[in-house]
Amino acid sequence: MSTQLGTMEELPQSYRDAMAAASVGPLWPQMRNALPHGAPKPVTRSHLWSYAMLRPLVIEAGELTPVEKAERRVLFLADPGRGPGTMQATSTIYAGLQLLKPGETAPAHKHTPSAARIVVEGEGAYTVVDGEKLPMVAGDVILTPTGCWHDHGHSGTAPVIWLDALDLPLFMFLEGSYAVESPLQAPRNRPDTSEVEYATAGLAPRRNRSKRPDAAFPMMRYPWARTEAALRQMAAHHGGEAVELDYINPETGEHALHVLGFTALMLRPGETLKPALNSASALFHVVQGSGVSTVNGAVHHWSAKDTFSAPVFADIEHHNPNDAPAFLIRVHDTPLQEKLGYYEERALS
Ligand code: 1HN
Repeated sequence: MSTQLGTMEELPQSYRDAMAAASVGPLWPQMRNALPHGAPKPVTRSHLWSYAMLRPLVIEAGELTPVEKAERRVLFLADPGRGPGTMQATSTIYAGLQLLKPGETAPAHKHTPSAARIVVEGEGAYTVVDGEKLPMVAGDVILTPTGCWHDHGHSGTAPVIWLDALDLPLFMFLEGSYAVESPLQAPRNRPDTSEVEYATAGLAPRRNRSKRPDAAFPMMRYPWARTEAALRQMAAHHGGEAVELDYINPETGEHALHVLGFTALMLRPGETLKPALNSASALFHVVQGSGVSTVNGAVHHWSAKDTFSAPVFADIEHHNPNDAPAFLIRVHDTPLQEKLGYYEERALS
């Protein structure tokens, strides 16, 4: 089956010139690039972004560039497999560390890509999403779905840093990425829906079941304290199985966003976890604890606030050598792949 396919060099120069002039090209020299045998050949290279290395650069950005000149003051994570300047951490995941200093605001806009923020450091910042004021507390996951207005503010006393994750690479690929600007929003005078309507898992406001709520995204904030408590509770009663929770839409049970998905993962003291090979690319952000993960042979020693990537079908092993649990948030593109009828898991050999 592995017939040697013809190459470009085998074709006469005059023919190659004629093809170029006609804006066409021969498929066969590129056939194996388009369709590698048996499994994809990822471009993404697994990488660990150490917070100790990034934090001083993020803080320095706050001295070099006023927020007014940045709109969003962010250092993005550039996949080494694609090179410097690449606004991609994996094939589908954009991620960046954003800094907001006390008293600063970032103006309101809405755009086609969806975002989620994982709060890394500091307190007193908030984001306003479609009029709902969402406090940013370390470890919280906060959604900014496609088309929702959002601006950020900070009434605390020390810098706040968070990790943005967006489906931007897909929207750039679609030639579909754009934004609309507006003045800062007037926040509604009420806590967000995670504190009011959806304070307990399994309970949602009573309504006529034939009527879905108007909002496609009913809950924008997933407070970390509850996530951690749920993981610890599950670990206490869950035998030897992986302790991992999906962030879901509390009304529908669907993934929290259309393209990117999020899970919270607890590694028990001493635990080694070897997830099934799967077609999703991923970014792991460490909320608490330390450990070591091997991704396609690359060994990443991580601690709190670090972030590391895994390409599609990566061979991954996580290990927590300590006597305290470790907590990670995994960003992945399974929701997109499921919509494409493509998501695939392979049994470990
Ligand atoms: C964006 O809107 C934010 O609102 C952060 O904080 C990062 C990266 C690319 C495109 C839009 C934000 C972004 C972004």
